[in-house]
Amino acid sequence: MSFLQKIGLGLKKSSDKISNGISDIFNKKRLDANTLQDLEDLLLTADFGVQTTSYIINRFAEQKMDNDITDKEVKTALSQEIEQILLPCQQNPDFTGAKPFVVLMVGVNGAGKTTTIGKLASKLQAQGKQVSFIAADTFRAAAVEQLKEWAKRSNIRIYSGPDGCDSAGLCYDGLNAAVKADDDVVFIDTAGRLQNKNGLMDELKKIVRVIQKVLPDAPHKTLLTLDATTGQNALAQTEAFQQIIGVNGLIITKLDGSAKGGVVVAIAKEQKLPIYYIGVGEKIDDLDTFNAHDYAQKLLDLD
Ligand SMILES: Nc1nc2c(ncn2[C@@H]2O[C@H](COP(=O)(O)OP(=O)(O)O)[C@@H](O)[C@H]2O)c(=O)[nH]1
Ligand SMILES: [Mg+2]
Repeated sequence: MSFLQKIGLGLKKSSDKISNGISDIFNKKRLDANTLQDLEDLLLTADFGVQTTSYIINRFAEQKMDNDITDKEVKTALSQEIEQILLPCQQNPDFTGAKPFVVLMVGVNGAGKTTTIGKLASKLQAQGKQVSFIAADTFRAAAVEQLKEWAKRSNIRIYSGPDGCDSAGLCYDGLNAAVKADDDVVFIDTAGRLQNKNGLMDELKKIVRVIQKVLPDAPHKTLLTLDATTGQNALAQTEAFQQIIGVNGLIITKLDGSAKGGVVVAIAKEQKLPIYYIGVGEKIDDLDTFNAHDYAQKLLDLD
């Protein structure tokens, strides 16, 4: 199956909801204040968020579209609006320009950080890059084990310490090891206890301070992983991590898990951060770069 087909399958719950919803609304009905209101409600339930939904609805209202518009035409027009919103977020993820290129992976527990690191590392490896991991989520033994599994699967070197060890110290040693080994890319997996915001902030800041002792311009990218099934909460998480540490780009996972594919549009409109990758499943190849056109088409179930 191509990744495009996977996106389609992953987004099926979302696209069924939106596409069937539009067909119901515009079935033999005209584009008027009532149907626009129904469309607004539909977008809200699909997690487009208040701000992005009203932007889209206003654009529809402004365009004075043909009253006898068909559902197919509404879908096409909507997908074009969505594509325009998403386009600035479609940016090529580049892991070059520093060696080792240090990627700090942040996000709340369960967002998909460790899984995404595993998937991404195998992609970079396939491009001929030498990758290593630093298991800096030291609070849960299971978290380290999980990263070890991914490392084993792709034959990637992993730097880890005993349970509960100091994550910053581990990063210092791990990064020195990566420099020595001449690695191309190093992924640092972190803990994501957002419920203790000050604790998390201190820990991440300490990690950054310490890795800058090894490489003054690191981390070269701080990537935030967001779980799409959390819907509008993903927006709040982005704001929180922007405050805590600063974020260069996003990875949105679990788009296969819920009917909340609209949240990507809300994130794009409100956060203006690159969306480097999307995840549509748990397997190693269920991650790919973000394409605005493809995403908009699949979200509306168009080809
Ligand atoms: N369906 C689905 N599950 C995913 C995806 N990405 C991660 N997961 C699952 O989400 C759970 C939490 O992922 P994990 O990488 O441990 O999150 P972390 O706590 O942020 O490191 C695991 O069971 C993963 O297999 C995805 O794109 N789709
Ligand atoms: Mg993890």
